Amino acid sequence: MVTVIESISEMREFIKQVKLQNKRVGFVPTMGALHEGHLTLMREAQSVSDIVVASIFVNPTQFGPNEDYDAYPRTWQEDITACQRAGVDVVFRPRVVDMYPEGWGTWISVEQVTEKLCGQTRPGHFRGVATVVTKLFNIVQPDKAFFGQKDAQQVVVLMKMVRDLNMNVEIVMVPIVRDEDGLAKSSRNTYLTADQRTAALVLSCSLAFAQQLVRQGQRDVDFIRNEVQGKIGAEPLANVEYVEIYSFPELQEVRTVSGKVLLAVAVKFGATRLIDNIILEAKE
Ligand code: PAJ
Repeated sequence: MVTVIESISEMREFIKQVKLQNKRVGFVPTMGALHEGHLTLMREAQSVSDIVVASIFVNPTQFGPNEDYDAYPRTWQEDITACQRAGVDVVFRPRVVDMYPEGWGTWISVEQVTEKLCGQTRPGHFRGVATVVTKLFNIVQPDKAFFGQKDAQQVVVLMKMVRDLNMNVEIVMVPIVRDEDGLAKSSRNTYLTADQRTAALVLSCSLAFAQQLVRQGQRDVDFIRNEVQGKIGAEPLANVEYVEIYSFPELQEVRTVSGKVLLAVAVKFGATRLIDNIILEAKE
């Protein structure tokens, strides 16, 4: 049976006992509305840890004032059942007033890698993510923490934070989980109309096309970016926010594909903003 812990002090006490037994703690932070992507992280954690803790916390500090904090899907009953099936031992579900009590005011701000991609249109987003993840790490003290490539920039930011601040945790990146037709799984897919969902397939299709270009020997970053931008732009329901290519995991500007590069896109379908990406690798 999965154990639900809501209080920070109880969570600390549980972890203290686990550490006394020399058990390895795997941690999967989430905002709930769980789908196969989250559950894959949990199973991955389960396979390499003695104890798996998953957190479900819709973190207010990572949402902008005009974003979907209030509307964000909350599916607690289904989530708890899914966690149980995925082999989670403890679900940590703190309350907003406990995580951000009256008078709270300390932020973790990761520089350089937060200014581009999603950082441009979501100012403050990564500061909120880095801050809440630090707080969760301090409470759960995991040996390994699992994050999805779906949010590749988030992984880059957290890896840099862990390195820069000498945090004693290993960040593990898990590949993107997709629906059968290619759409990357996301809690926000539930916002899409049927037409928008069909249109959104242009994202995974154009990323796969870019991969094909690289396999055929194309190395020119501007060329690949223009092709992807053109394909997505041709979809009438798609509103492109960015199509960008950077070195991975450094997120430096590159002119040619050499080593690993991240091709990342953010596109709006109506009011729903979707992100997707692929790591392209030139094998000489
Ligand atoms: P959330 O969007 O709930 O995602 C939780 C984790 O699931 C993240 O690491 C995310 O990358 C991963 N994930 C989501 N969709 C995925 C998919 N299709 N395939 C693989 N992994 C996927 O990301 C957050 O929450 C928050 O920013 C959080 C880290 C919890 C901090 O509040």
